[in-house]
Amino acid sequence: MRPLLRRLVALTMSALLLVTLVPASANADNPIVQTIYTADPAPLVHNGRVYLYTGHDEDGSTYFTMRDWRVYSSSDMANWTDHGSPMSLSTFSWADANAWAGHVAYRNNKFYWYVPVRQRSTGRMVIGVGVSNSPTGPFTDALGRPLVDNNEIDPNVFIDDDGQAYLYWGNPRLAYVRLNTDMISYSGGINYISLTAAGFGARSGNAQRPTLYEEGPWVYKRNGLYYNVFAAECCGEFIAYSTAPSATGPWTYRGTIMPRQGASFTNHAGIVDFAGGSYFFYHNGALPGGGGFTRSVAVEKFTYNSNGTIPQFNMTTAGPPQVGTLNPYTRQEAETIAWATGVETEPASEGGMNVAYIENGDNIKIKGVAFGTGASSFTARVASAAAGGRIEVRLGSATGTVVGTCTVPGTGGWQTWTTVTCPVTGATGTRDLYLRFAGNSGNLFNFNWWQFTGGGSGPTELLTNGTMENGTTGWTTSGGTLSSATPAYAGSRSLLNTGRTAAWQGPNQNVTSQLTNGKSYTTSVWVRSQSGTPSAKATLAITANGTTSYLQLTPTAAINTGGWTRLTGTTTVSWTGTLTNASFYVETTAGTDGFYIDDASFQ
Ligand code: FUB
Repeated sequence: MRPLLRRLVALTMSALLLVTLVPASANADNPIVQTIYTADPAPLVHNGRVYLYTGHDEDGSTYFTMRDWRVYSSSDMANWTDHGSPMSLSTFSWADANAWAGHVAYRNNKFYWYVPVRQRSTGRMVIGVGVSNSPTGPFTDALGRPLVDNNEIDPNVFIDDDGQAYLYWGNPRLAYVRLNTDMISYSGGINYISLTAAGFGARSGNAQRPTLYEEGPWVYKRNGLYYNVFAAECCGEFIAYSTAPSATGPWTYRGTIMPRQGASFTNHAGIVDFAGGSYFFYHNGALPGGGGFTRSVAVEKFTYNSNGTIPQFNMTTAGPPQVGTLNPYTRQEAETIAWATGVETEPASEGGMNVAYIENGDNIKIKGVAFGTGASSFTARVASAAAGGRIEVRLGSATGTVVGTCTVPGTGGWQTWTTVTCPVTGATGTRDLYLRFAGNSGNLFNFNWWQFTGGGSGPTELLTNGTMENGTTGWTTSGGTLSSATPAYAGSRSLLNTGRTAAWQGPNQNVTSQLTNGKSYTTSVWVRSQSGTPSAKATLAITANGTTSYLQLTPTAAINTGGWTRLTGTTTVSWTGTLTNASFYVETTAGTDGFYIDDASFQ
């Protein structure tokens, strides 16, 4: 029953408020989801967002009581949008229990979600496949029957550079099959990887399980090396890894990534690269009421050692730094959350999800909101079958300065939506935004989305046609040919630069007349390669007093052909003497592959 978790989070936060006078949420953004218990993370980077697929531990569970899977997504690794539950046990008519650890792979313009479930007719654990045209579903049963059956769990898919896809899974064994390109059938039989001490570390005192490998394989390739990250030596588990020269081994044990910690006797890992960083997802029992059967997914940012090994690190409550900022002047879903206390989410009649079961004192934190020179009003989409209440717009903390208060009326139904607007003063710069709810006792109202309007001039955009919707207008290239193209990251067009003959060549714009000496500028641009995986960055070439210097505006990030990567950074621009030329451009660090850019901004 979800209200139990809701009350626990709210009570714990109130207790901490009393003791410390600082909201516990001020610095804590891990675990990622506070509205339900989540487990078994499987991240996927697609079109510039991280999609996080999880299991769902029911409140008060005393076993792995799991009936559905959940999806969240983020473009900044700090604020996560709840997409609800697009797949559950009922998706698979032949399954009756154990919606356990799954993994999503993208191929054939489709998303395939491999999950272990219990087959009703046999009572055995098998692997089923859901399929969808969208990363957020809904997913349907791709086969109408299990894909594989060996009474084991925890599927994981890896697609090698040659196109061969492998489905790994297993506890206590480690199995794989070679998937066909349709991703829902396989060739050959089930292969069992030889579990040796050299490959997976030695476990003592367990003749049935002589190596550390327990469950939850996560196989991927980086710089030509194959990694297998897995849950080791139950119980409790720690996260360890092995490497190999091929997808099928031979594996060499490399040691611990995350030691046993975090109040859950299982752990389960997933690793992705996003926006130039590497991220390690896992679960623990860190939420109030949390434990081995009431787990929560969390994430840490890490850097590979120069020899490709993975450093050992610990769980944190802070989580990774935010990538860029959140724009309050475009519509934001209420269920886009860095940290929430007391509330839940549910499907909204208008589409997507809404925040629900809001009570007096509950609040939502949205991290790193870029107000610029100032907001003048706040608009919220709300519904209430009761008397409504108030939304206090606060900065910095749940008890921080109130910059606006919107009154929410009763609307005659929990899904009868109306829009309310209230004035805002004093919301400037980049701040953590807290929406704190107030009113009488009981449920106050539901909340679907919000948006600020700008009272000042706001940050000035220096680029012309940053959306790329107006063809090549405003853009030139320092090498090769520019064309208006698809795919687009947003809207319908992107900009493609082909025929480059040097790595530094790319689309550019002259911004000489708009630059202010000593000012900080924030850059954001989405980039996708036409071939290969070149590294890209945005640069500003400044010529002053006859000398040209180069300012890196964004960190360097590997981009690929399979999706969009966002390059973003904030940089102070300065020069001495007379500025004669300033050129914003996107370049690569090596190679001449063509690449696309979209939704570029320099402000
Ligand atoms: O969530 C149920 C099971 O617990 C998963 O399948 C395992 O990986 C462990 O996390």
